Amino acid sequence: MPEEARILLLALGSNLGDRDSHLAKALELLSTLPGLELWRESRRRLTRPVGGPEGQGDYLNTVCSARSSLPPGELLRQTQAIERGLGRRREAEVRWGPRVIDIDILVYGELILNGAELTLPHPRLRERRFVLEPLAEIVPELPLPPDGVTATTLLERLPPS
Ligand code: A4P
Ligand code: MG
Repeated sequence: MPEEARILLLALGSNLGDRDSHLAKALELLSTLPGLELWRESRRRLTRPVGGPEGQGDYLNTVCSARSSLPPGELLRQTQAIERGLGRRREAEVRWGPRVIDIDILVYGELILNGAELTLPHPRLRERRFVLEPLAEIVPELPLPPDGVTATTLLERLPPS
C-alpha cells in the first residue's frame, strides 16, 4: 500500500431481500478492489429505518474500516459499481426508501469535500445512531474530521432516541 493511503470508514446498509448476504457480498467485493485493504468490520445490527416512507423494513447495518489509496472520485465509482452489481437501481428508488444495498463513505482520511457528487465527511454521520454505535465499536478513539471528535464522544452527545 503506497504512502498516500488514507484511513477509510464505510457504512453499509440493506433492508431488502437477504440483508446479511448483501452485506457479506458487498464486503467481499470491497476486499477485492485494488488499492483498498479492508481492516475491521463491526458487528451487524438490526435497526429501525430513519426517515423515508412509512412501513419499510428494518435495516441491517454495519461499518467497516480500511486503508485505501484510491482517489475519492474513483472510490465512489467503485462503491456505486458494487451497489449496482448487487442489484441496486437508484432510478427506481425514493429518497431514504428501501434498498438492496447502500454504501456510504463516512470518512476518508482528513479530506473535507463539498462536491456535487461527494461530501466528506458524510453529512449525516453525526446524527445517526446506526452509524455511530458501530463506529464506536471499531474505532472508538479515532479523531474524526473536521474537528477530531471521536465516535465515542459523538455517541454520548446524541439525544436519546
Ligand atoms: N454522495 C455524496 N456524498 C456521499 C458520501 N460521502 N458517500 C452522493 C456516498 N455517497 C455520497 O446517495 C445519493 C448521492 O449521494 C450519491 O449519488 C452520491 O453522489 P444514494 O446512495 O444514491 O441515495 P441515498 O442513500 O438514498 O441518499 P442519502 O441522502 O445518501 O441517504 P443516506 O444518508 O445514505 O440515508 N435507516 C437505517 N436504520 N439504516 C440505514 O442504513 N439509510 C438511509 C439512507 C436512510 N435511513 C436509514 C438508513
Ligand atoms: Mg447512500
